[in-house]
Amino acid sequence: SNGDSVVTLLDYGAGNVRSVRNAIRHLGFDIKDVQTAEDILTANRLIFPGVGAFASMMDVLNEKGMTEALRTYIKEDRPFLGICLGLQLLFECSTENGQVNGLGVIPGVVDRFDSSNGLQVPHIGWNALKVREGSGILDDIGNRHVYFVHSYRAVPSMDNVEWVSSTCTYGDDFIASVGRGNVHAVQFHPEKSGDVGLSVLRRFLSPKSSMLKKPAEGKASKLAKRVIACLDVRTNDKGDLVVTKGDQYDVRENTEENEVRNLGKPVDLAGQYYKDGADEISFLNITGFRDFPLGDLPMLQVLRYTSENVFVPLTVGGGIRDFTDANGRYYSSLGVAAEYFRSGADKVSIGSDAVYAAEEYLRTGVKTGKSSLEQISRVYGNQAVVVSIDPRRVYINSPNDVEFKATWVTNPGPNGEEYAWYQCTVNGGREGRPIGAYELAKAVEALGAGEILLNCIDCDGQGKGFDIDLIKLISNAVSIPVIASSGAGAVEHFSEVFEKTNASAALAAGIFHRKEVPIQSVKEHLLKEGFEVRV
Ligand code: 1PR
Repeated sequence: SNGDSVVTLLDYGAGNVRSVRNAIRHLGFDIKDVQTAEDILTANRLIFPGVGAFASMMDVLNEKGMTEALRTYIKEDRPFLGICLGLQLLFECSTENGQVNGLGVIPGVVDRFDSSNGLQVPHIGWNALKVREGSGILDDIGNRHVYFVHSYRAVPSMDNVEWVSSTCTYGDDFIASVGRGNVHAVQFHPEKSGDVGLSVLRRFLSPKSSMLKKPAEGKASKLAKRVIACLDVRTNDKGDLVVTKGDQYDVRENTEENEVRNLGKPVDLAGQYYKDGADEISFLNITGFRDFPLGDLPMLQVLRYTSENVFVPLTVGGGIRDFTDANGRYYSSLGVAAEYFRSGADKVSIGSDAVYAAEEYLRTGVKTGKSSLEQISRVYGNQAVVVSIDPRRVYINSPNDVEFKATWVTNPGPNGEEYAWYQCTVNGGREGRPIGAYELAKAVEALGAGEILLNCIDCDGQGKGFDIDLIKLISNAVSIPVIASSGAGAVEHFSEVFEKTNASAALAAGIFHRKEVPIQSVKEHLLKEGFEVRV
């Protein structure tokens, strides 16, 4: 093989490295997969995107005899790029699964972020770096943000100072990248960091073209507020998969034909929103509760095509649950999720099934480990599992009127009610359940959700702003990130939700689809209002 255009990739099969592959190909390189330890020793340049849990990664590497090969390869200062766990691997040990040894190339211990002061863990999102002199592949990165998703990190010390090429601040300073000679590793995900990430990869792959400029001095910042574009997807009456948008969850047009509102093609729109600066893209298969998603091959195609050109995190939801088809064949929710991850999703979002799991957990007080939420979170990590809540506002006169957590409402109800509780629904808002959004949020956090997508049926598609009372209630109740959703109609609604609540991200659909407000304007407005955003 022609060494110049070939990259050797160490994929030990523990998760989705599809986006790393896509990014490498996008930059014009071919991929050779490591099969044996020998392939490591003969590589011209090696990329190791670590995924999964630290202990299982080390087990696989040890079993395959790859630990020694990696140590030798790195000791000989051959071109290496580790990503995420591929950085953590270089340290002495990690405490993720008890104390497990790494390669021990760099002094230091990989430890969990300290969440005792209310820090949200995992660290998910876009953050800027403090870049040190001579940082090689980070050349020119300046103050631009890169995408992180992790709960463990190594910290800079006198012992590893000569390795550290950049740090990032989240709670404390932690190591965002290391580099020495030809050996590099990054804690963030270049394959999910848009153009900035692609140029980090490009500099590693074509060192000749890099290091022409002096490294810009980046100064670390706060975690950026994310702006997410959401595509509600379903099959229309003609059988085409279309992006649709509801009015309080009703997606049918007010015409005689009553057809499904069609706002465009999912892959095209996702590509457009990526170019426009969306920090993340969500696909919700809104009829997933009815149609089994693995029967819904077009959705997998949508993910495959989208992930070829879109280098920010992708979430997919709808229909994630255990399922037995008409022929009696059983599919596990874990199998459904695995298929989504393989097709390019970074996170899956669970709606109805998480409501049932939370109800059972609250009824019994027992974590069975069997719900789709618990299983997927255990195998892929809680950062890979979003729970989507679809609540409806129920006005009441006094918080004592219901057994569920109620909140005082800024705008009283039709009969002057001053309080409301938020009733969870399943099946796309069609059925109300005996559980509130507050109870659900706390329960799913305990069951392993890494993030909450907080919709509100009353506000959906209304363009009158987010439900601040609801979002405040939920984002103060949990320590995982909350994505505010439903009701965005103007740039001011985004600054309002970040100012008045603890939401980490804001999601919108209609205003982007109808081209009323470009994503760029939202970012510019937030910046002007003093919020940290990725531009
Ligand atoms: O229950 O696991 O199968 O998941 C179903 C998923 O599909 C859930 O995440 C649920 O929120 C979503 N869903 C189901 N029915 C609808 C519908 O609209 N008929 N869409 C639906 C949810 C709400 C938001 C929307 C925001 C922003 N859409 O995602 O994008 O409200 O809209 P806006 O900015 O235009 O106001 P399961």
